[in-house]
Amino acid sequence: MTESLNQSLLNLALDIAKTTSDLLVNKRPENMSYESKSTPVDLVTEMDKKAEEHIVQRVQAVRPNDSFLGEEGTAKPVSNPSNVRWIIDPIDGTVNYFYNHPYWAISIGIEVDGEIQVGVVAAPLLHEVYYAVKNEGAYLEHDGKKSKLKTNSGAKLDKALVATGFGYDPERRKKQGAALAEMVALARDTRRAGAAAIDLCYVAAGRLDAYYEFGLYPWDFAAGSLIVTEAGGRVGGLNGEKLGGDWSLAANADLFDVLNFEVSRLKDKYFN
Ligand code: LIP
Repeated sequence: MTESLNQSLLNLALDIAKTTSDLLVNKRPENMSYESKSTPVDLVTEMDKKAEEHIVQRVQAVRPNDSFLGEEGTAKPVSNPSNVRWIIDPIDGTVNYFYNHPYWAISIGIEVDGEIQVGVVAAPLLHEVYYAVKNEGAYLEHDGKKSKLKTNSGAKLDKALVATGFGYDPERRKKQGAALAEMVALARDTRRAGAAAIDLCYVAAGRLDAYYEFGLYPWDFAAGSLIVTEAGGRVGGLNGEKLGGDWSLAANADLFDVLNFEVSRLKDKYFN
């Protein structure tokens, strides 16, 4: 039986996540160089670029016509592109990686004909690899043990553990902080760990009930969003918008509309 395209893409992405993990953990230089991007605190390290180059080279060695959307923009346009696009964040949670804080991941989302079909999120220092194939469920491999992922259930926000994040611009952080000050009183409690891809996987694994953030890029949520929906959760923008606009929301299916209502109210109050 021929291996499905999605299965072959998953196997390739899992193998690439493994060698990229090895590079980021075992080839991290003592004096790692870095520079800033959109603001002085928006960092890109030499390892973000090396890891993205590594991923692109490994894909092109096997699938030379696939195209890329990567956070560090290393990939060159492909002359005769296939119908497959790799959406890559070589290090999601770069500030955590820079501080050697374990909460960072390699995020690989694969689109076929413009729709995400495969998602892989590898968190080497957590010894965890999350993955999903469209219509085939979501899984976690932890120290060789494989488990099927399922979100929590329950629509009560005051019993929900909610995660969020902040951008790199002080004005935006002020608004995000003001919104969080209200959310922390509405929810059971809140978490801010610094990597959207892992926050999404934690919603899929039932370690969080919900996650929301203003200002994410496609590479932050491409893989994690499929892992949430394949675990039975919902993702989207505000008020029925698709993911990819200003706001990114993810929650168990019962809680999503409640989260949307509150985040929409906070948006109107602090972001206009
Ligand atoms: C990070 C996101 C995180 C957000 C950070 C940053 P990066 O991505 O994963 O959720 O709060 O501001 O955008 O920049 O480490 O790839």
